[in-house]
Amino acid sequence: AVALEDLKFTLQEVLDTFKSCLSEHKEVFLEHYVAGWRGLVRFMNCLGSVFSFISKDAVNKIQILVNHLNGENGDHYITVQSMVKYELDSQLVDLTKRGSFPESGCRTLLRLHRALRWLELFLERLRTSTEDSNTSVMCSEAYNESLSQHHAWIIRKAAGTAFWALPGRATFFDVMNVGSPEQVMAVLGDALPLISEVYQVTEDLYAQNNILELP
Ligand code: 1PZ
Repeated sequence: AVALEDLKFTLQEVLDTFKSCLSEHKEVFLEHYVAGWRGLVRFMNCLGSVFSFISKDAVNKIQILVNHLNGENGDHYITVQSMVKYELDSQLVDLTKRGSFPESGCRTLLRLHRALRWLELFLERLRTSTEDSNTSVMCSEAYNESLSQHHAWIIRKAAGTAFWALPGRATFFDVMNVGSPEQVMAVLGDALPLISEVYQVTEDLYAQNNILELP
């Protein structure tokens, strides 16, 4: 059966989810963060099956975080701040090399966090693009400036190949399902500062705790 939420999917809703991520004290609610990612994955799946190796990895990581949230220590996973404190205090994170905690919340979220930077750069390019702009070029530029630095050669190669299968700008806008190109631009203009803020709050937290390079 097709869930109702799939039928009324628009990128607007996904981006709105990121809006609800931040508490008034600038804490990041993990539940909403994960919901935002779920929406992005759904969007990516609409773009074609060449992206399934990417969405599979994202889905895996989302699931790890959901398991933490629903686990017996779920109370510690309400916000990214409380998760980091809990896992570090309880020594549940591999800090220098992979070991006993390959599924720590900290290292798992870090992977999605780095991908969020790619998204920010890509959407910014899309927002300032013109009709003849090439989505594959925008996507790979954004990737080369961010996520690629954290990927091994073989992954960079595979990602680079997938980017060439991206639909053109017009189709891309259609899949977003938010209306005319002008409306797409408006939605992106509203959403980008929110995504940037979620990114920056997380980045600062990870920097303060010296966990930006978790294996
Ligand atoms: C719309 C086109 C989508 C382009 C997405 C750009 C990102 C390309 C990323 C390629 C990742 C490929 C698969 C797996 C990589 C993993 O090795 C790494 C590191 O995790 P580890 O091995 O350390 O456990 N995973 C990641 O870097 C997370 C990647 C998540 C990508 C999500 C993209 C969502 C895009 C939303 C589209 C609107």
